[in-house]
Amino acid sequence: MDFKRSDFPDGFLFAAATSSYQIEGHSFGGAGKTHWDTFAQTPGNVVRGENGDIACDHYHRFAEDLDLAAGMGLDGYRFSTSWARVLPEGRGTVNQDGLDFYDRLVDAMLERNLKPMATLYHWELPVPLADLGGWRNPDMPNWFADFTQVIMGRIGDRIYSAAPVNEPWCVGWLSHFLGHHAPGLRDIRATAHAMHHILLAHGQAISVMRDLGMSNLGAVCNFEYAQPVDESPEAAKAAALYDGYYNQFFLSGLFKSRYPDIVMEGLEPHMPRGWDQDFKTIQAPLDWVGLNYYTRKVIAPDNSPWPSHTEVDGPLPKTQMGWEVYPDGLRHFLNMVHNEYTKGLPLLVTENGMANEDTVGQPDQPRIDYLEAHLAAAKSALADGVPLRGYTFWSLLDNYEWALGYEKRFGLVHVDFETLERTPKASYHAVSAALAQ
Ligand code: GCO
Repeated sequence: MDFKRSDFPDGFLFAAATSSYQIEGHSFGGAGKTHWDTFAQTPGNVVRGENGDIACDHYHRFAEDLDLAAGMGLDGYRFSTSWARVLPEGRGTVNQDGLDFYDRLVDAMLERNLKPMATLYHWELPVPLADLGGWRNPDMPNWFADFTQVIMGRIGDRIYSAAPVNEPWCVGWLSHFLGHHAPGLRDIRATAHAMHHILLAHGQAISVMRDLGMSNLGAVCNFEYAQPVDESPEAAKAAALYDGYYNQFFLSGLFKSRYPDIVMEGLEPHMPRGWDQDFKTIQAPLDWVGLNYYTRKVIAPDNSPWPSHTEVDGPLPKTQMGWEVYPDGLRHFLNMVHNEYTKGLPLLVTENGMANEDTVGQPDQPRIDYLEAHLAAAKSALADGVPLRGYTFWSLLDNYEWALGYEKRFGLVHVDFETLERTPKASYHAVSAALAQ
């Protein structure tokens, strides 16, 4: 690696991220069913119908996994708490084993000098709440606030930083408009409701955590650079709209008390009643914003209904996901978020990494190159004056890549999903060496 820890400012935080359903093994410890379990049971949704029943069995092997994180020389560990593990019905009766698990997990991080960086919701919606309409239901923000109270009432005293929701775009658009993630809807009205309710849930959860005395609270959004397919005004407009609902919508709600006009041209007729009265709650003050960044998309106009555009194949080298490698996008978004929205608030890269067809013993050079290029982009953003305070690798372990099952390997550590054996990859060793310098 041609990056070293000492290239970054003192106190710059290096972390790795995971999420609960992707690694824990949801069949263990009395967790309730999530909408990912039922989504995976429905033919055509998930490659080979795979689910998170076992995943990496982190539920039983977390000590080994945190040893690996600490062994890499990381300062923090970004993890998420499963709503369905803590409240199997989504509301009401608490699963004590679930709370105890997160309690042990946080203590195990502290014992290893890893700062616990919590995400409350990384998509494990309890099935009983899905039955009530999931994120379409206007009561969801209240139920989410109740979950926040229960989980953070137990572990909040030891949490270094917390964000309520991972990637509201995925909860809203990917899951309700494109139908690629649970609940797999393709409905504009469901999308508008989910996109708004998820922000309202975020705001209410922030207030609950402040009332508990917690600090260092933020929001984590994902970003994809929208590249117009050609120089026509139609392509520019198509890319601007993609950028609008993907990269601007949630930040605009969080920081500007409005949603972008270009997006409301399509969504406004479908918004939940009274939506424009909710920004006071949504705008609960934040201490930082996290950016998850992987790729860009090439966007072309087409004749389908709004948003009337499509993704086309791009010319850049691609990862195992088929995603183009485009590090300039990371620098672009760090600058954009700072200049347009957060204006001085600390920023973190909360996810960045790539999937590669890794096998044990074969060096994952493409990942080393990818990480090097994106860390260089992060350094450029620092030089541009962006108050970037940390960088997080996605992911510590190979894991359940949602609708793509276990085939796409994002880990710095290889996991054999037959034996569950962990083997650090060449990128793990390269990062360890870089962080020691
Ligand atoms: C994300 C997700 C991860 C994915 C990763 C790669 O936050 O997008 O946190 O769950 O595994 O992004 O697709």
